[in-house]
Amino acid sequence: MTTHTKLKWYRYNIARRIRNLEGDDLIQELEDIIEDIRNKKLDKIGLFKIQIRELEELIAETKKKPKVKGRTYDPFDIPASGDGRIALFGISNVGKSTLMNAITNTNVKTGAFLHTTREALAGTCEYENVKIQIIDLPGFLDFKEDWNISRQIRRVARTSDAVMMVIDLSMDIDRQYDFLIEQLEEAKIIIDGETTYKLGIIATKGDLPDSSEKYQYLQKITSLDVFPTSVKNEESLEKLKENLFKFLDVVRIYTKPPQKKADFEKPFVLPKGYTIKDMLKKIHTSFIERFRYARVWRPSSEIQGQSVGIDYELADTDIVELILHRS
Ligand SMILES: Nc1nc2c(ncn2[C@@H]2O[C@H](COP(=O)(O)OP(=O)(O)OP(=O)(O)O)[C@@H](O)[C@H]2O)c(=O)[nH]1
Ligand SMILES: [Mg+2]
Repeated sequence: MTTHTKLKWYRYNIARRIRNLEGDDLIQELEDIIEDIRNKKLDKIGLFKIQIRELEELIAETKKKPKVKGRTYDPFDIPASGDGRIALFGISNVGKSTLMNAITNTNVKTGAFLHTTREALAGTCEYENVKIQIIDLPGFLDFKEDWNISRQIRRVARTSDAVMMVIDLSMDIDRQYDFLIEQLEEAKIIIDGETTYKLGIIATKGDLPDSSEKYQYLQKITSLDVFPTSVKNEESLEKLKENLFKFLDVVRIYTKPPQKKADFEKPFVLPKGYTIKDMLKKIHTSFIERFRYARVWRPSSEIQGQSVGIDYELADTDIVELILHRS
């Protein structure tokens, strides 16, 4: 990997790690990132020196910010829950809420009129023990400029791990696609044609006339993944859930107490590329100090009970046994 690619990968990961953090949690994470860069001896490289300086500035800024007490109610401020957040980003009436009802545990209002959804709503989509938080947003009204709600939609989208553009296959594709890309630029989710977000397209109403031609056209004009759906086709919804899970790019880790079987019901869900240390942090930070080593089993590979250190990178469906010092 060249230094540039490495830095790009790092920046992507940093953005992802700090996206929903604030206050002391943000400072702690930023300090950990700097320590990680130093441990990997990357801090000797010019580009990374600049990166460290930026992170230190962010720490200083965060320390200066007054702590927010007793916030006023904000219908667009949804607490994060589950293993990853995906926002549905589309113009009005394309079927976002109908889709949300079909793939999550919610039953939100839908309608054949414009602007049915007025605020951000959350639901959980479960796929193989991974809980994906889906945020249904109000739709944009693309004929109305500078609308306050558009700003709120963009704000919530920025707090997500992945943004799904929702495009109606029964309407004009170019008009929707161009408008949404503009909004993503406005939201700084796309900057200079690049993004640190996971970005994809859900194509809706695949049961309506001409939808397959429009789906093919959409695939031609974009390099993003397009997932076709129709709420009338159960199979397309199951496939969508599977694709959303893959899209989040997370790994499921099963922990195993010594001499016992692993718990396959409640995996730890971490972004791909995360290590044992990240997992320990998720359990409790004190576990990092108490860590001695771990044993890892990786089904379908030769890794069977191998002893590994704290920086070991985990893969999907790994089984991990932690060996800790007594507290
Ligand atoms: N034929 C067909 N109609 C659909 C499908 N999905 C949604 N619809 C219809 O499209 C219309 C709009 O659906 P909503 O889910 O309310 O759209 P929305 O994107 O949430 O709209 P806003 O909340 O205004 O942004 C409704 O009449 C739905 O019944 C689909 O897969 N096929
Ligand atoms: Mg809606």
